[in-house]
Parts: sequence; C-alpha cells; structure tokens
Amino acid sequence: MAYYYSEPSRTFSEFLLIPNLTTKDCTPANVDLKTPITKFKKGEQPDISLNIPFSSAVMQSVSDDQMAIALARCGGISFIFGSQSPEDQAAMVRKVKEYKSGFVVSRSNLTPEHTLKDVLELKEETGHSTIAVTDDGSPTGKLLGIVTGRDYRISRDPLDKQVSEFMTPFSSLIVGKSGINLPEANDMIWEHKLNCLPIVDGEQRLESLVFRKDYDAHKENPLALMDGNKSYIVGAGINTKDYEERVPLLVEAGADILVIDASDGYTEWQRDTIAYVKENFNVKIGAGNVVDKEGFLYLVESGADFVKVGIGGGSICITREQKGIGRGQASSLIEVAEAREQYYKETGIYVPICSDGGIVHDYHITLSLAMGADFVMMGRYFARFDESPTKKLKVGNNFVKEFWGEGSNRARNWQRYDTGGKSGLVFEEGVDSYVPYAGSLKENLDKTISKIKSTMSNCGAKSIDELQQNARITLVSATSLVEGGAHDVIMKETSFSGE
Ligand code: RVP
Repeated sequence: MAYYYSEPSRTFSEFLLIPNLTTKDCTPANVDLKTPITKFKKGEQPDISLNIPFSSAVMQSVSDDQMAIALARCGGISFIFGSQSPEDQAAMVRKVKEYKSGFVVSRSNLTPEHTLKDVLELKEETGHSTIAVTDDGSPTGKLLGIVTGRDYRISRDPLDKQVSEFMTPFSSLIVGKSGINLPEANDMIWEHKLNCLPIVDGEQRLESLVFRKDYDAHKENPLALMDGNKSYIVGAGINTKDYEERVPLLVEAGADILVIDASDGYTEWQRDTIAYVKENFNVKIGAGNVVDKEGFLYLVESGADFVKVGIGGGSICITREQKGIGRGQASSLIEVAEAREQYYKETGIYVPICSDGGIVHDYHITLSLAMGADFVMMGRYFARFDESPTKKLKVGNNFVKEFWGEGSNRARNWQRYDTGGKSGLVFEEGVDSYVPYAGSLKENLDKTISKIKSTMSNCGAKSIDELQQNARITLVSATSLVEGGAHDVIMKETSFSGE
C-alpha cells in the first residue's frame, strides 16, 4: 500500500520567523553571512565557503561567464549551465578563471558601416554608452574606433549617419598594450582623463576595456570569492550521461566545483557519476535534487560534497503539473535539514545543503537559511539583472528580460529531464517567460543582503549557524497571510515590483 505523509507539503510563504532577543552587539553590520558549500569534518574548515549564501542556477538564461564573474565579485558562486557542448562550457569556465579583475571583454560592438540608429538601439538594449568599433563587429576584432555619448548629437545628426563618420578613430585613441596590469591601466586613465581605456594586442586587435568606474568598484568588493591564485571561484553543472567527456574538460579549464544538475537526483546514475568524478579527479561535486531524507542519505553515501534540495518549485518549472512529482520547498528543506543534523551527530561530517528554486521574496532566503539551508540557488532572481545572458526587451511600458526553464523546448536540455531511452524529450517541464528587468546585480544583491542581515539581527543571530540553531519559526494561517500585506487601506499607487 502507498505511503501517505501525515502533513501537507508546505511552501516558504506559509511560515514566518519570530524575533529573539537582540543583544546590542547583534546589529546588521555585525552579521556575517559566510557559509560552507563543501562537506567537512567537525572541528575542521570546509575546502570551499561562500562569503554570501547565494548561487545562481544552472540555466542557459542565468549562469554564463559574465554572471559568474559578477556574482563571485560579490562573494557568491555561479554554476555555469551544462546544456551546451562540453567545449563551450569549458570555454566559459576558462573565461572566469582567466578573468583579470578590471579588464572586461567589450559587450557592445559595431562595425564602421553601422549607423547612428544602430548605436542608439544597442545602447538601449545593453545600457552601455561606450561602444567599440571593430572591423568585424566582434569584441576581439581589429579596433578601428570608439563611440561614446560625446560623439553624436541626437538632435542634429541624421539616424542613418555612418559610425565611421562620428566615432573617435583609432589614431586619436589612447590605448593600453596587451599585458598591462591594472594599476598601470588605472594610471593611464587618470593621466589622460579617460573614462575607458581599450587594451589592444600587437595587431591592433581589441582584448578588453578598462573602465574608470570599475577600478573604483574593484576596491569596493572585499567579499570577492577568489582562489589562491586570485582568480574567481566558479562552478559548473554536469549531467549523468556525458560526464566522461565533459568533466575532464571542465576540470582542465579550472572549475572549482561541479554539480549534477537533474530535476530528480535520487538515482543510481547520480551515484555512478559521483563515483567517476571522485575516482578520477580532485574536484568537489554536489548532487541533487532531492526532497526527502532517503534521497539525501543516498547522495551523501554516494560521496556528494553538498546536496541540492527541491523538485518542482522553480518559477519556470511545470514538473509538478506535468508529472505529478515534487514537494513544497519548505517541507522538503525541513526534512532534509533534519536528516543532515542526524547524519552530522552520527558521523561528525557536516554536509551543506542548498535550497534550489521557489524563492520569490527576499525573506524566503532568510527563512530557508533558518530552516537549515547553507545557501540558496536562484534562477528568476538573477535572470532580472544586467549580467544575465538574455535579451532585455520592452513589453508595454516595462523593461523585461527573457527567462526560460532548462526543461523547456527552448533549452532542449535532454539529459537533465530525460531519464532514459533514446526518444528524447517528448513533453516540456519548463516554460519560456519574461521577468521584470531590475538593473545591476550588485545594487539588488546589496538590498537583499541588508534585508537578510536585518532579519537575522531581529532573530538574535550573527551568523547563519546561529540562525539555524536558534530560529523560531511559525506556520501562518490562511487568514493571517492577508494581514501580512498592506490591507484595509486604499493604495496611492501600484508599483511594478521586481522582487
Ligand atoms: P527559481 O529561482 O524559482 O527561478 O528556480 C530556479 C530552479 O528551477 C533551477 O535552479 C532549477 O532547479 C529549476 N529549473 C530550471 N529549469 C527548470 C525547468 O525547466 N523545469 N526548472
């Protein structure tokens, strides 16, 4: 006979935290969000910790090299998406590892034959006012000039005016030579009063751009997540099918940690994949996703360095509707966290858990940490930012960014959602959607982090560990949910919230 759970499965929105005594030293400024991401023995330190408990989802529309750099700079980690060829994925990992802080690959590029109209459209799409003009319009083509807002007047210049007529030509540009270091580039920026210094190689090919504002930003990132060589730490998603081909390339490219990316991780394929990685490489590997004690213990006993929790709660995920499997994210997390505590008591080994999917409000992050997660993984949250790989568009009066699930036809990530056979994906488990555009990652992350720290201060916790030990959490009734929002007043304006 089937087993029936006595409790319904619950989501984050059904819970609230109760404040504990806040001592005078427990201010938000004193809250430390450092958190382990790989398993460790009691009394020892984990090999990899995050400085903030955030990871970006293993998704085409979320985690490429640009996102990985931006998030590592703030102290979190991205897992570069695996629904691409192993070579392309390894190239993204390599870009992150080789990235020299302050040197950015030009993201807005045109040819001299383009027009002012193209400049304005590109500026609207990317938000960048500095455009590199190269012979082939690529970020690494021969540099022929630069266009900034100071090179044209929209009120005077015709829209069909060619870029070659108004760009600042290469002969008038101050450029840095390949191999220059950041302090030297910064000196040139100051000496020549520049906003941007292009770096070119011996054949005048563009390598990168150094911006005045980025140099300042660089100094503002004390939490940046770096390895011993001062390269950003980066993760990569793998699957249980082509790992023998993919993992060697990822490890060679410098991936610090892998995660098996699957909607249902309680499988023998995951055990085999972990065994292969552990036998052949010295790289950390997480596994998932699971929603109960049995799944957690199976993956831990298979050797996983962390375990990812959640089935069907993702914003673009329709697994529950399509297949009828899954569990409310809060219930999954509570059960897995209990199993983790038990395991820790019995073995002295602490296995970090990651709450993946279903974070809608910032406070859901704090709740998931209080319920036992060591870090969260988010897709929708990060997809809204400038740094996500997708297009920014205007829909009605609002800017949006594209966001699609890995189980959607658009991603065609056969391996993740197809558990066997040769027929491939015959139905979708994800949708193709838009999310409200929200600006830069750092600005939004700072706001979210200040909310988390403020709540932790209310709960009398100066660290995630203290929050997990001491949090008091209550279920809310359906009626009291209404009380939680603005109610019984006439709102002056409705805002288009991106949170
Ligand atoms: P969210 O943060 O709610 O957008 O959820 C992101 C998570 O959703 C991912 O980390 C992944 O576990 C899951 N996902 C990704 N694609 C799909 C799908 O197409 N069903 N689901």
